[in-house]
Amino acid sequence: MKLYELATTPNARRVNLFLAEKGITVERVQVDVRAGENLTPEFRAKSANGRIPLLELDDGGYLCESVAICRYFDELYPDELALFGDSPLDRARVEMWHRIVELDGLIPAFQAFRNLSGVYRDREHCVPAWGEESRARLQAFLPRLEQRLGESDYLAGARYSIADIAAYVLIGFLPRLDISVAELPQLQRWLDRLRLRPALAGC
Ligand SMILES: N[C@@H](CCC(=O)N[C@@H](CS)C(=O)NCC(=O)O)C(=O)O
Repeated sequence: MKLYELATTPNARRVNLFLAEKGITVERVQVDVRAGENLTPEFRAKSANGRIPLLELDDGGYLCESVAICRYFDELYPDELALFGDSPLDRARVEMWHRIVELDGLIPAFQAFRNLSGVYRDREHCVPAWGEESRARLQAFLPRLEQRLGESDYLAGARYSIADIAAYVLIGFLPRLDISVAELPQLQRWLDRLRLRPALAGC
């Protein structure tokens, strides 16, 4: 298998942190999406959403969408980490928190960044007012994360999961939007806990 990515981008980080946690290595090909290398007809023929990360399978097929890629590796290589959960209720809680972080955190963050910075203005119409609104929605979401992390060691409960990986990627992206979480003590304690994980060292 081969993973097409740009390691510094947040959705590539989601997959990379997940694979690091599981100890899986895979051949990687860097695709400079900022320079439009994902806009070519060749790349678009491989990637259903036209973006990275994109996994090339050994049978010549392709999978895009970071969470689909993580789920595929998790089912190929099941382990005791059970990053998607380990019982019906646990899996549902992981899914619930993962979707909350994605829909209320990551998507507004990406919309804010794309529309305010204009980084992809060569391929989409940027609307600064939508960027501002998205940034405000993201800021309104952070206290909910703070509250949850005051109730629970990890987002979905007592164990680390893919929901924490998504939230960690979100927090790492906030400086690009000039948003600080220094004043959120529960979130800082959770970050300290996460930084002890060997898979996150230096990430
Ligand atoms: N929902 C997708 C989003 C993928 C995505 O937006 N990837 C960005 C890099 S983080 C990209 O390829 N951007 C290039 C573009 O929008 O043209 C996922 O989770 O994989």
